[in-house]
Amino acid sequence: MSASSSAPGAQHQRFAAYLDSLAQAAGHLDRAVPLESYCTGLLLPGERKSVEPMAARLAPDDVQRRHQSLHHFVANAPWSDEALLERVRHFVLPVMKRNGSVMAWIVDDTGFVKKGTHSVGVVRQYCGRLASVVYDTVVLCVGRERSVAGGTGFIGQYQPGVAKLYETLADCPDNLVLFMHHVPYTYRLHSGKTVIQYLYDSHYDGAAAAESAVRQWSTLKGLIDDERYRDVLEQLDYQAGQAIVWRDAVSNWFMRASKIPDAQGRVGHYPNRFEAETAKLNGYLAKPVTPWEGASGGQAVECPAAACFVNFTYGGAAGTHDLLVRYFDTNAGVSRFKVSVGGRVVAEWPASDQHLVRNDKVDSSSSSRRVIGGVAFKPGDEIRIDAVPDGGETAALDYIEIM
Ligand SMILES: [Ca+2]
Repeated sequence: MSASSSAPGAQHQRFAAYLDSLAQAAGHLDRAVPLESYCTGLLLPGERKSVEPMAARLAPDDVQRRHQSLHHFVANAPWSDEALLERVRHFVLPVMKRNGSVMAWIVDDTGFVKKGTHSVGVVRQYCGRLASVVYDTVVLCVGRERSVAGGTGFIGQYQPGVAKLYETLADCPDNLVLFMHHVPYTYRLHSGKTVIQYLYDSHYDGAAAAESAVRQWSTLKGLIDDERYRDVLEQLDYQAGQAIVWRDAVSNWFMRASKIPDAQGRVGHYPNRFEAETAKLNGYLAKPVTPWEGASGGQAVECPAAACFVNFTYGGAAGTHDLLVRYFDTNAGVSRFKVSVGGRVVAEWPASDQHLVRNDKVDSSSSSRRVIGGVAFKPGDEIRIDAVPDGGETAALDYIEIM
């Protein structure tokens, strides 16, 4: 855990103290030995970390018994997770926070290269730090290998019939593949789709379903009381808007991670979308959003002054369209927006969406949208958004979309 204590003696002492502390939290004294064996087995050299190969390394002369002891210990898990995690936190948090509070913590679980081709679909795999070594044959992967044969051994804890089903990719149900196995993004599911295409399609299908709920509810107008109609409509509309934010964030993140484009050409291509950061900015400043997938194009514009505006020029043919404005509604204030097209004001509103998660940051959680229905456009029309920030809220804008 610490690069400064590299002498083997010091390391052994720290490890022994760590195990003692865990053993106390594990309860019964008879759990101390298998706990120590299990933790030692995980840390010893050797590529396979399931219990059988670990038992062979720990007790080469008594593999069978050690295997049973380890398996019994892990399968029954006779400890309190809370108590053990509390001990782990006690050791780990001071090290994590040594250089200040933690904003993000990256866990690289791609450290073990799975060898062989025994599981269907397993080919030579990408593996974090090894990527540069085997660069010519890099296959980017996703999911966690939990098989007994070549993973963490987690699957071995299920009843034998169920474990057998999950152990091999050929039998593992599609909806559990990424939980049970580490597979290339190009791995083809039983559905016939590749993993990466499934990730894209399911997020587009989800956003479309959320949008269709808004349309279905709208057919009830006048058939139920207005207050109930409006309240549910607002909530469904919020869900539909957020589904698009998450669709875009997740699918763009996976496109960057997998380096594989969407076969349907949707991810990263939004032909009717115009980013605020590419508009003519008057007072507004373009700023990167963290994490980058929280805003379209990874950027928003924020107003550091008393008032700002942006201009876009409409370049399409004359016609009537809905105009969508994607902005950020934080809880740090109530900014005001006014939209004009060709000199006519078409909408004005305060950024005070009650449905948003309470958040004072410009990111996906504060992302909100306003759809202005039936706007008449002529070629060359100026689309202007005026904004007045309020309190700590910067009247941030992400993009507009002409639908
Ligand atoms: Ca943007």
